[in-house]
Amino acid sequence: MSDIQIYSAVVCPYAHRSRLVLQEKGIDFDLIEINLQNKPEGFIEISPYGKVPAIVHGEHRVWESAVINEYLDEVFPNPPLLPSSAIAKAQARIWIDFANTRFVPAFSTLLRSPEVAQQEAAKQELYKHLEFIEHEGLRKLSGNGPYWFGESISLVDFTFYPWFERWPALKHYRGFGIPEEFTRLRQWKKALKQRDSVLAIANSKEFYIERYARFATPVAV
Ligand SMILES: N[C@@H](CCC(=O)N[C@@H](CS)C(=O)NCC(=O)O)C(=O)O
Repeated sequence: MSDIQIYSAVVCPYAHRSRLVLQEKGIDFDLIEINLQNKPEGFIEISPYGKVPAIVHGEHRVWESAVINEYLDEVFPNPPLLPSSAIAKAQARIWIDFANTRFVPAFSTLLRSPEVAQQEAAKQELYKHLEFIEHEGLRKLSGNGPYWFGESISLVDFTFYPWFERWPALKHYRGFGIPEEFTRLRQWKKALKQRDSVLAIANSKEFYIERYARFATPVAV
């Protein structure tokens, strides 16, 4: 048995975040795939919110992807995935919070909402968030480097990337691709996509289109 057990679901972008961190750091782990439609008995003992991801490390349990990722970064410090200065760390946490509280909800509403009016509002919201990432994030923080904070990959990159790997589903079901004008964002996505840790656990666009059909297609009653 490995040091770390991660309870995950292949379709889950939050679990994807933590799996990317494990891959990047070369941590040995056991992957336990949870069927979220039929959770195994006792899962709640591991993950009190009943969600993935959750990890077990020896006698400890940690849940919530953003917390898991910081935990892994502290316990397995190489390579470090948070910048070292206090201000850059604060900026990283601001972007992780932005992902959780603004970007992801807009993405989910656009994908899941059966109402055209709601979809249109979510598209506008998501566009605004992409614009903010392009100008306030990548153009200000990454300099000439490929990643959020320049030359070194960080938790911020891994926090956002899973939604960008799933973007083809958004394009397929809602006709919303990543707009051409966000050139820095498109370069960032391309750089992440080529990273070994990302490639090691990547899924195809067809996979997401198929797996997200039940969220994106209204069910007839
Ligand atoms: N805030 C949590 C969100 C995790 C989450 O929503 N996971 C979903 C799958 S993507 C889940 O486990 N859902 C099962 C449920 O809510 O019953 C995190 O960042 O880890």
